[in-house]
Amino acid sequence: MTQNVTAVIALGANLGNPQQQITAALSALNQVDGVRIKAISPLYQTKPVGKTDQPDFINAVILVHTTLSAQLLLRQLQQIELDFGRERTIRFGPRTLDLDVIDYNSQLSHDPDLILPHPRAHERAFVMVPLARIAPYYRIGSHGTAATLAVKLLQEKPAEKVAVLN
Ligand code: PH2
Ligand code: MG
Ligand code: MG
Repeated sequence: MTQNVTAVIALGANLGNPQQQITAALSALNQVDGVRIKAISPLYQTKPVGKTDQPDFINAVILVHTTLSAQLLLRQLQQIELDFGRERTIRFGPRTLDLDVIDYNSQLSHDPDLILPHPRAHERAFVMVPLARIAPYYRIGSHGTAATLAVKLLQEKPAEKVAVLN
């Protein structure tokens, strides 16, 4: 058992009832032994990135405190994805629920199953904008803080529109 550390997790969904799946996933995550949610961003409606011919996503980012290792945390997230009917098919394609470890205690990992920090998070407005709302000074590896990355992405990638859900 490791000591309590902070991890950043991104949630996304664009099939079924995305908003309901995200909120239900938050509840499932908070019930995992050794995981406590410390902050939740607003839910955002975002344009699909990568593969653009799919429905808009609902995205959110949370901060958790956890006693689990990064690998065990990942396994718990994958189990929740499966419980929510996730099927691993098309890369970047539509999904009922996607739970990604974005950062784990600023740890670096080159394990192909869990690269840390998440290798694309710093270039995605749908991750950096929600993170900036709950932890603007959080550093993503050597890329800078969530706030500076969010501002940069909103300027440079206006097509990757994100809108807070009311
Ligand atoms: N996830 C992807 C690919 N593209 N686009 C948005 N807006 N939100 C996502 O969560 C997302 C995506 C692969 O995980
Ligand atoms: Mg994923
Ligand atoms: Mg993902």
